Amino acid sequence: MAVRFDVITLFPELFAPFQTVGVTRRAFETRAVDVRLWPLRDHAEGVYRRVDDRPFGGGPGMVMLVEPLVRCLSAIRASQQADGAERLPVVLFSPAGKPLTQQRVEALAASPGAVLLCGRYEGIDQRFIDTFVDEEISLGDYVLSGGELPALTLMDAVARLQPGVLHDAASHQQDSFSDGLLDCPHYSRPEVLALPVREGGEPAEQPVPPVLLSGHHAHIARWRREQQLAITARRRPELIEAARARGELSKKDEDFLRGLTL
Ligand code: 4GO
Repeated sequence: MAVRFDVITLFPELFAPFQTVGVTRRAFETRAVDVRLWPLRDHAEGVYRRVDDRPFGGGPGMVMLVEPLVRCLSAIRASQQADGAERLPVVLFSPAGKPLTQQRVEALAASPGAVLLCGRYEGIDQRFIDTFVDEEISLGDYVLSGGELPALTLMDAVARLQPGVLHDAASHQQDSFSDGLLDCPHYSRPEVLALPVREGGEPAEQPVPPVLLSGHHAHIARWRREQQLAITARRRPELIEAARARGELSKKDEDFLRGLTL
């Protein structure tokens, strides 16, 4: 089933190029991920087509006006109804939102979709948020000039989960986070490289980890699991704790972790 995203934005031109490149292109071209752009300016009134105004109470920057947003959302609802689609939930990208996770991405990829609201300026009049927004999502603890990059990020993460986008179904089961751990390192040709260990240093022979050339699939799988455990324990120990709490660490995993020097 297709996933539909109705995107409210002042900058629709930011979206087109992303839909024409890379492994996700097919997902967008076949409309497996069906992106509908709604330029907010089209719903503004008057000679100046205003979509923003000064904040009550003073302060820097501008606030997005409720009325163009209401008209735009009404047009989206009419379109969803005309297409026999569901009334999709409204998602706002904001540093005050809940952090986006692979789990939320997977749920959205298996859902009918969402209305993605991309803010600009200082933000959106709170009354629109209170009345219409179902969920606020954050990409992380930093501030962007608009919600367009978060919307593109979310749609990319959803698009790469569509059947046929990655080489095989196992491909994204090996990603970071799909099992709650960080990904293992990857190696390709040549088998041995003459590169300094750190840029600017003396060249040294850097072979691929020998187990990867052994052809022993069980040993390779175990080595990759241990690499995942080691990297995750060092960089994101809270993810190890969470995996343990879900009962996803075997006796072998625990033995390996106990022998690790962090
Ligand atoms: C989302 C939106 C950061 C995020 C944003 C984030 N900055 N961390 N900026 O996901 C309202 C106007 C918010 C610009 C928007």
